[in-house]
Amino acid sequence: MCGRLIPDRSVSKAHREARMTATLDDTELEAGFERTIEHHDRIEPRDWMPEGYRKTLIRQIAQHAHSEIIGMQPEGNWITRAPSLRRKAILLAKVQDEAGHGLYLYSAAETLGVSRLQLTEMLIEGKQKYSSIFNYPTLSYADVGTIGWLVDGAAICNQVPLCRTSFGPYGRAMIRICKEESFHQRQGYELLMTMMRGTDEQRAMVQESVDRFWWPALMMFGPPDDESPNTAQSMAWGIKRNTNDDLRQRMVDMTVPQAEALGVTLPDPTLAWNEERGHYDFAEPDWDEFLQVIKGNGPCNAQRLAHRRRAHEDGAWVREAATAYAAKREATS
Ligand code: FAQ
Repeated sequence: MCGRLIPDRSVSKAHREARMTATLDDTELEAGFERTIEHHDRIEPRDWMPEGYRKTLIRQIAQHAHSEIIGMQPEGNWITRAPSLRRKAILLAKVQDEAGHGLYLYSAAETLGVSRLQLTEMLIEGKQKYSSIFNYPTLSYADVGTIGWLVDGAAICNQVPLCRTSFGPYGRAMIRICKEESFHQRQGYELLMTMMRGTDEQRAMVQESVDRFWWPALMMFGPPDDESPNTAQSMAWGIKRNTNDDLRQRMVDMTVPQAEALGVTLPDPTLAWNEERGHYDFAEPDWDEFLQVIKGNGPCNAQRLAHRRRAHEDGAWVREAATAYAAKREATS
């Protein structure tokens, strides 16, 4: 069974013994943990942490890592059909960056006592999630630009605050990831801007693509706060620094002026600046659609998972060869 987590070997022996011997020690350890959180300091892998904190981090970091890896598929679909050598080189580099992000995040999760292989198996068995956005198809090359602009844009809004998350390895991974995501967003915007300066047909392609991706991009931030079971505890632990609705608002406020500069319309007739709130008002995404997508019933869920499962199976010989090589080296050293 692959869902079982491997034993926690990251905590020192003395720490483990202390945890086993007396309840008083547990109370002290917990108080130390709470103090660290209160002071906005980092929790590191060898520090004591409540089991719920560890589990929540594994869930969130794994889901994030899986999103980066599955997220390679919709854009990877266009690598062989890029319209020029320049666009192909840019797209290849971007998709490769996403693979790197996945690896940083799996490494951060491994410091919590779970292996990348276990997490991958949980993903392909449907026991862990990945972002809803990657269950939508990419139907034209404009989608490469829209993903960069809106999907990486949403990722940046969500992930910049995560650079200050309370778990050290996750926060440090996010710093590097955010730097790269900013380039991704700019390349998407630049691609769309180039198309908007092109023919009527190209402008129509951009508009059609933005119409399809706007609502799914807003869903990336998760359910509304009053329907988000994890937000309150994750905020109290400093894992999340903002609520889902706060980040969604930030995304809308950031994107509306960019859409105006680009010359596209966002598909929400209720979008309007609210002087009193100092924010844009906008409509609710279709939360029934969101629930269907995260339950596995989105347009591409089956295809994305089947592709990931196939890649994992095709890579079995590489993992076996690497394991055999490592064992041989150990035996001869
Ligand atoms: N999709 O209680 P909450 C990227 C689930 S990376 C699927 O609010 P939480 C880069 C949630 O897991 C994009 N499931 O949950 C890129 C929970 O179910 P569970 C990924 C979702 O964790 C760009 C349930 O709903 N980014 O795009 C989604 O407090 C271009 C209740 O929700 C991250 O993962 C969703 N959208 O808040 C790559 C960032 N939303 O697990 C390639 C880190 C919610 O209990 C190309 N993650 N759910 O069964 C987070 O910040 C949080 O996990 C949230 C959700 C905000 C996503």
